[in-house]
Amino acid sequence: MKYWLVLIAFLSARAFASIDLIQNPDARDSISLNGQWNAIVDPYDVGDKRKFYENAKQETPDQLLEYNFASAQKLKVPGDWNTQDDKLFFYEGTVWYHKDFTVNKKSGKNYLVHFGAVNYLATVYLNGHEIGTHEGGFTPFQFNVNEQLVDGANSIVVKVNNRREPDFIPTMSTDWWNYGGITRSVKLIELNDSYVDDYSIQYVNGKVPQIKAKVSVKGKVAGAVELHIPELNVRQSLKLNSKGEAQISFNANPRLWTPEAPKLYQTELVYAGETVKDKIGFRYVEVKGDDILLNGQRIFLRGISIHEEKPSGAGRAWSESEDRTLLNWAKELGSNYVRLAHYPHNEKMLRLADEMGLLVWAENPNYWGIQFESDVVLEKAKQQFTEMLVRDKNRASIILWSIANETLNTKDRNHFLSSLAKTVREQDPTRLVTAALNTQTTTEYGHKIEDPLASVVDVIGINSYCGWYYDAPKDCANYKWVTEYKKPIVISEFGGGALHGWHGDENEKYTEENQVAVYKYNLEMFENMAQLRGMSPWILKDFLSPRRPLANVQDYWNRKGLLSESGEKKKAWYIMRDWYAEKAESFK
Ligand code: GCB
Repeated sequence: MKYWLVLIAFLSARAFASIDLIQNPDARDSISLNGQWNAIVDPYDVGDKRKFYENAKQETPDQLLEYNFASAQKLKVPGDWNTQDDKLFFYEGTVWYHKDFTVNKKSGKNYLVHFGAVNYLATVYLNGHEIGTHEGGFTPFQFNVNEQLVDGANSIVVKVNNRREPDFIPTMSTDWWNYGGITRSVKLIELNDSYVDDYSIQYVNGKVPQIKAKVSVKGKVAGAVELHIPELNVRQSLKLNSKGEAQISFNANPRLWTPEAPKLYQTELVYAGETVKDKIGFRYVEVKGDDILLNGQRIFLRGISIHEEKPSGAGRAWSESEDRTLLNWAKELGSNYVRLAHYPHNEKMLRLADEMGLLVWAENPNYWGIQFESDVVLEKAKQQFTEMLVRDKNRASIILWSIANETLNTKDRNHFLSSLAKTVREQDPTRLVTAALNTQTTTEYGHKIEDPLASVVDVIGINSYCGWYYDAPKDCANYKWVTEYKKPIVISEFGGGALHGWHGDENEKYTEENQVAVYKYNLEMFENMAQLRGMSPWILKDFLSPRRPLANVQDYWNRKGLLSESGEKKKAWYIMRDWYAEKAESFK
């Protein structure tokens, strides 16, 4: 290998290894910075030059002022800007956000400003000082602000840019709305001089069942972290090494988490006067031949794909009640599983899935058109994946990490995604790796899965649109599937569009009857797939997409929802619900 290649590899490894994210931010002492922020829309990017981040005030009337946060429009945080102001509906570019807040700063404490997510680029300034930049629209980030934070009045400015670029992830083309803004919560976290930074508490299936706990502490290292799991009578001491890290494995026999009985245990990490509480489920997942095993039992994943969009109307969802509505619908359909497409959803969604007993396919936005030839983009993919992995590693519900959706079979793609899969497995050997493929070819027998990515993943995901993008619905029923890969297959997408309340013939596009036919005949086809172990039809609910302009039918909505954009059930909903009810009985 050439010297500079070695250097790039070394730097990439370092870059994502150093991702700094506090585990379970909601369980820490914090001040919320959510609410109304002042916002200046800056389509020509003049804000850097004019130093918007200094939040200038006009001292005397003769002073020329060309921007002013105080009189600017307000935007809610968390929230996307597109659905808060008609003028911003299609906007892609820069918006500067500003908020004043006061803090009673205490000496000897650590202060972090923490963002759940900002789409896509964020540069953060505190009291006029630049404190850092983050790239990636769906993962958390934080900065230590001990130096810039002052006792009393503070001013925070965030420059947000959601313009699409070729070397971004996702890149230029997506089939979902590019909601810009500070889309998840912002908080100022106050921590002790020394504090528990990260931890994982997981079940290990062996001859004797065990729990393995790892912790890391920041600040001056002293002594041990105590782990309590009261319901299991666990009291363990994790003695810290000089780097502030400790791990321990001990025998424990918890009730295992399943979708039917999603048992969560309260865990407590006690250290330096602070107790960090969490609720954690214990389970294990593996693949054997064509089967997916949960706690040693074969399962069939009865799922549905979900975008992180509000249950009623447009806009990025983020609140617990919105997430609960979406997941309740999944349960009502008979699901034990959800595909959270096409990017990491917010942390509450995963915690709710844990609580409600829904297995999860979690995904990164390695979607159409990624620059697979670029090492820089590969590094970004690893960074975004690692941020999700660090955030969600304690969630029992997640069983599948999806590394990509619908990517073309090229040498560069295969190198990129194999390298990403390796990173994911190194960081988390406890879950399965998957990807949604659509590189099946149609032969005289039907569909053949021939994509080398199938040999990289543990579970093969297939997106298949028979009866919608090709063929009439009824032609799908008799298609057979062939593949040389001996692995479980899940249909990660299938479906067709229908405008709720529009009726007609089963071959007439956008009628509810056509959508019913697409479901009916595809389900007949899938019955012939010996390796089928689950599915997540596309999709729970109609969702906004700039690629869907057809007036009076789409109006910028992708109509493939089983529910309309405001949550009304279409006829195909019942087909899927009945099929799942039957499957829940018959799959043993
Ligand atoms: C797909 C994509 C999904 C689209 C869907 C469609 O294969 O993965 O993001 O929304 O097709 O509706 O065409």
